[in-house]
Amino acid sequence: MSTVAETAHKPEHDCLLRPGSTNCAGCGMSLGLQWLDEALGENRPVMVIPACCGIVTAGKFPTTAYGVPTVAATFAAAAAVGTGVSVVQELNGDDHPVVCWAGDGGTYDIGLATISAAAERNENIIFFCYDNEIYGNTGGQRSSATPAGVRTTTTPFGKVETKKDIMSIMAAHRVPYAATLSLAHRDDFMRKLATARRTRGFRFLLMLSPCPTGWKSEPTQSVELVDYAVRSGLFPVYEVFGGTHYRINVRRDGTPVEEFTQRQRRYRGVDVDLDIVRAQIEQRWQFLETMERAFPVAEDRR
Ligand SMILES: Cc1ncc(C[n+]2csc(CCOP(=O)(O)OP(=O)(O)O)c2C)c(N)n1
Ligand code: SF4
Repeated sequence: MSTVAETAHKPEHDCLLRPGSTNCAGCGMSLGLQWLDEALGENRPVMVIPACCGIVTAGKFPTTAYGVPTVAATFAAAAAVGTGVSVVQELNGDDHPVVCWAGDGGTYDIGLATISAAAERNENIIFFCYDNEIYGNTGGQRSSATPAGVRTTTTPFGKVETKKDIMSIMAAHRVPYAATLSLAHRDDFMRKLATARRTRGFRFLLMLSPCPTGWKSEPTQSVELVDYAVRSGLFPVYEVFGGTHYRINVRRDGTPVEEFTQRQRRYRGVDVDLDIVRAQIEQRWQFLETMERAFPVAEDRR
C-alpha cells in the first residue's frame, strides 16, 4: 500500500535549497541559491561546496537542505573537486552544470590556487563566489575581500588593507565569462546565469552577499544594502567576456556611499575615511569605463 507521502503531488524536480536550512535570516546566500535554482531550471546542477557557511546550510546528517547532489570539498579545493566531477560527467555523457559554491575565504584566499589552476586549464565549471566579505562560518574573521576600514573579529580597529580585486585576477586568466551579480537586480542576475549556462569552459560569478550576522545589519535590509552598494558605485555590476571585453550593466547614480555604510555596525566605532573610499570608487570606475570603451562587447552578445 502506498503511503500519503508517496501519493502526494511531486514537483518536476526537488528544490536546490529546501526549506529549513541553517542560514541566518536575511542571508544573501538564501536568495542567491533560490535564484540559481530558478535560472538553471530543469538543468539540475551538481554542487561542490568547500568549508564555509554554504556547506553548513545543508544541516545535520541524515537530512539535508540541498535537493541536488552536493559534494563537500576541503576549504582550498572546490575548483579541483569540481574539475574532477565535470570530467567524470563528460565521460558519462552527462551535462549537468557543475557549480562550485564558495565564500570569499574559499575564493579570494585559500581557494585561489585551485581556482587559478582550473581557470588556466579552462575547466568546464561555474565557480560562484558569494562574497560576504568575511569568514562568516568561523566567527567573522577578516578575509582579503573585507573592505578597508571594516571591523571584524581579527581587525577590531578596522582593516587596513583594501579589498582584493578578484574580478581582475579572473579576467587576467582570460576565462570565457566573468560577471558580478546583484541581489537587487534580478533580471540582470537571471540573464547572466543564462549566459553562464550557455558558455562552455570556466565561468566565474561574483555575488555581493549580505551577512546580517557579520555586517551587523538588519536582516530585512539585505537587498536594500546591495542596492545602495550598486548605486553608489561601491559594487560595480559588469561582465567580462574572454578576459578582455567589458560591459557595465548598471550605472551608478550618485547615491552617497554613507547609505551603505551607515546601516551596518561593522563600519561603526572606527574612523573610516570615506574620502579614500570615494577615491577608490572613482578609480575603479575609470578603469571599467576605459576598458568598456576600448574593448566593447558586441551589441548582440547576451
Ligand atoms: C584548511 C582549513 N583551514 C581552516 C578551516 C576552518 N574554516 C572553515 S570555514 C572557514 C571560513 C570560511 O569563510 P568563507 O569562505 O568566507 O565563507 P563563509 O564562512 O563566510 O560563508 C574557516 C576558516 C578549514 N575548514 N580548513
Ligand atoms: S553568518 Fe552570514 S553568511 Fe553565514 S549563514 Fe549567517 S548570514 Fe549567511
